[in-house]
Amino acid sequence: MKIGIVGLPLVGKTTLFNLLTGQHKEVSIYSSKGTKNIGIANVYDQRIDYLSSLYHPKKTTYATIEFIDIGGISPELPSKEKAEIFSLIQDADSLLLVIRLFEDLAVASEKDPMIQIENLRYELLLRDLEVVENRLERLKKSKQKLNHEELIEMEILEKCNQGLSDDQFLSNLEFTEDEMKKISGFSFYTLKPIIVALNLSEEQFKTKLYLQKEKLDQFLKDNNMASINICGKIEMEINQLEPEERKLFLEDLGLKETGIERLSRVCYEHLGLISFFTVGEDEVKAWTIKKGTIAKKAAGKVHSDIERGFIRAEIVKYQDLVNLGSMSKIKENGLLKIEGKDALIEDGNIINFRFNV
Ligand SMILES: Nc1nc2c(ncn2[C@@H]2O[C@H](COP(=O)(O)OP(=O)(O)OP(=O)(O)O)[C@@H](O)[C@H]2O)c(=O)[nH]1
Ligand SMILES: [Mg+2]
Repeated sequence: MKIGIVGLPLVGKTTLFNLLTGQHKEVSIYSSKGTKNIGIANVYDQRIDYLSSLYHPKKTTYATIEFIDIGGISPELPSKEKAEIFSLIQDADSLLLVIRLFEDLAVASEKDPMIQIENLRYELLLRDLEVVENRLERLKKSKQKLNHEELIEMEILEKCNQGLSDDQFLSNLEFTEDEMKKISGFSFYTLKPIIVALNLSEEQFKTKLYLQKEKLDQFLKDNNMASINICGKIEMEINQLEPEERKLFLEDLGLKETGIERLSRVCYEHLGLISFFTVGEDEVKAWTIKKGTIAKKAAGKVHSDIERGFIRAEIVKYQDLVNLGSMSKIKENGLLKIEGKDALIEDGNIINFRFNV
């Protein structure tokens, strides 16, 4: 899964990127237009730690999230430059909008969070509108007669055009499954799930008081955006400490979990994702799938051969394993279930795929 970090200049995007990925990219009060930082973060999951303690595998693999940090989107930038910056996160599965609420910044930058978020919303709409208009224009100008596929595409794009012109995110429009397939190739920004990171000062973080709080909450709700409070600068500094110290400082902020732990939880929830596990002496590993995925498709995550040659899935519930403490007890108690290709996979399933190629 890839997440693009977007925001106005100097809101703490790179700080947040560092916090999430453990990298040390430069943060400064000079806006950095040309940025493209890429980093991978482990999605910490204590269930994996438990499984690992049970199997002592050679390798333990958490799920991962890839983050892409880009330059600030300033409303004053020429449209072409903005399009270039946005293109760096075109293939992101989801967007993380960073909104600045901390105030002690040495340079002038937009303070009002509502203006920041409205600006970003507008930019996202504009990007998609440009893509739709360009494609429509090309179809309309085409010298050859449009084929059936193209006529259908045009119809869907007209619908997108209408929606976007009416100030609607494409995620607010209703599309059939077929229509969705047809437009997925455009990687529209306003179709991507959005999570908003409110970057607060220590004081704001502790008191939960800041400018425009009610309006922001309402906006996020109305626009189906998830949100997470962060205290970027301090959390980044804490992250660079030794684990023992880290815990103390986090507690002082009233936190039990690090930024990436909180963010990945919000992500999984908002994007409808769950984890299943594969276990063994070689490797204990977490896999990420969409809620509602069937066994055969889940097998395909592990390897396309396993999907193709799928015979059955042997499934154990994580909690059952914790309760009983070993796979042999699980079997004695009849808690290992043999399932066919259409079985729905649930969060925390431990799966052994049987296949034949
Ligand atoms: N006080 C405070 N300062 C912060 C916080 N987060 C970032 N900063 C400061 O704000 C400035 C900009 O931070 P960056 O992380 O570089 O912001 P950015 O959004 O990546 O900036 P551009 O990429 O240039 O648009 C730096 O001086 C940071 O130290 C925060 O939570 N509190
Ligand atoms: Mg930056």
